Amino acid sequence: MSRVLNKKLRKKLTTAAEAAKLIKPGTNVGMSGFTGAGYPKEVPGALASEMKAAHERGKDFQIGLFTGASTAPELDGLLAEVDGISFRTPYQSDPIMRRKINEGTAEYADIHLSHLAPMIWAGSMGKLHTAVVEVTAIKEDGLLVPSSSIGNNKTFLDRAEQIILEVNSWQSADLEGMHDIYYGTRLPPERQPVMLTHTGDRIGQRNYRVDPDKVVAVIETDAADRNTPFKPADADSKKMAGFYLEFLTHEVKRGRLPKDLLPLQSGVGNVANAVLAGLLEGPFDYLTSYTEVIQDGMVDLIDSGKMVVASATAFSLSPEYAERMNAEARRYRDKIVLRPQEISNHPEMIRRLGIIACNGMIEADIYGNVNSTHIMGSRMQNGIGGSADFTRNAFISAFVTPSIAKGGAISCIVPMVSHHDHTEHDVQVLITEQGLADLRGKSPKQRARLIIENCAHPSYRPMLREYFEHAQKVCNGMHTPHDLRQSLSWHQRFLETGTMQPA
Ligand code: 0RQ
Repeated sequence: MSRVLNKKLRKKLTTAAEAAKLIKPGTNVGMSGFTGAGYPKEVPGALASEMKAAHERGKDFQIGLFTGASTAPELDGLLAEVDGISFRTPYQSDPIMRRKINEGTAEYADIHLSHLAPMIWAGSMGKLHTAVVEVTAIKEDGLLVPSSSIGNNKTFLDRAEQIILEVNSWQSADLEGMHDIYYGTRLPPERQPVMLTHTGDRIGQRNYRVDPDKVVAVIETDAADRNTPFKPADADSKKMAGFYLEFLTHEVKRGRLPKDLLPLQSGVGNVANAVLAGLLEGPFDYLTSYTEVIQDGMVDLIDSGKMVVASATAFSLSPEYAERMNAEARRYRDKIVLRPQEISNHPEMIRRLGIIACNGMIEADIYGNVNSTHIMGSRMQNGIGGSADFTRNAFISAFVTPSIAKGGAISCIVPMVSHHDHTEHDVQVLITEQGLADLRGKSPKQRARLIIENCAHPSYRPMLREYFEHAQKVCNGMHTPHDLRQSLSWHQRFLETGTMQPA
């Protein structure tokens, strides 16, 4: 049975190919999608075909692409492959999109995930011409049932001049009621407090509103979300998860954290998953999560009864867990809340709830500055995503990375980061498979000693000690000792010789 129940919008049912023709070259398009969840499955491919045909006729056809965060190969991949994206924001992790950005053929504004919606409202991102949004159903009264990610959809639907809806019957109809769409955000000076005081609070409504006159096409599909399965946690990820859990246990013992901890935010990936698996075995009960994405490990924690509620803006589940969520959405509906990303990542809530944040990084320097985005200072990897929304405002902020990369040719602990995303003032805990450095309340020199001794790989530790001693001599004991002639020489050496180790 069709899930397009509104009579007016039923009349707009059409094919993806026809809908794609309504998107014009040089315009900005806001598409749904956050990690591999809730992105439109049909229109991006049809649009890529239009672009390819236009390019073959010698015509330019590119768009500015806005989303919630990363999407899937069927969106970023297909459009980037045909050189169809001239501008991308706020986050991506697609290999082809990344290549275009680093070749310089696509411009990329890598911005905090909580920032995009207010920037669109303020008009600072230019005009939003089209919204292409996946929904689970269109109700009789015209309200839209959201699907497996919320991201910036509410803002795209409100601000776009024209709207294309993809109604996806693969998404469980029982998702309705899991979402909390808050319509109270305003721009300054009208901005008001957001009255969310507990992780599971619902302060908005279950559905998106949409002006039916702006809807120019409705597509039906039953294509599945495409999230990649997680690799099983390797030994190093388990070690890092172990250090983190030991730290949290210690904080509880010292009375600095409550027994049920505080709401957890966790980045995506191996280590995050190993931490969640560790919590399953660990001593903590009544856990909550206020984060960006619901991962497999959180579903396990909910099933075990260890986690009572999880709030996010999207699912980021392996295919197996996505099927399970679809089959049993009704059971999870009162334990999971999906919100717009301006609320899931809102500094006000993160500070008020006292989040414990833990994210991945590319490198950290001996003073605790963190680079999350750029390889060797210049090459964009993914983007800052929500890591700084959380880190800057968290009650405890941690970063994890293996101590070495590329088989040991790179040290992830360096004298000076080659790009800055999180400053020493925001980074409280660093974790590698070597150990954990608790940087809270430490001066730069105290931090340097801790990071070198606890986190650096043994094959780089003597070099780091030598640099630090040398920098102190050169600086005559100054506050944050650096020898600027040497501080980035490790990166330069890697670029020239393929390893940070001296010949
Ligand atoms: O290279 O792809 O060529 O193999 O960088 O590294 O170890 O696979 O790391 O997948 O955990 O991602 C920071 C990128 C870590 C991620 C980052 C090379 C390494 C490999 C990837 P290859 P790994 P992970 C919430 C918060 C920002 C967004 C964020 C990220 C590749 O965590 O994007 O936090 N964070 N969002 O070999 C040179 C180094 C290196 C290095 C690793 N020091 N120098 N190359 N690599 N360290 C989640 C969301 O926003 C949804």
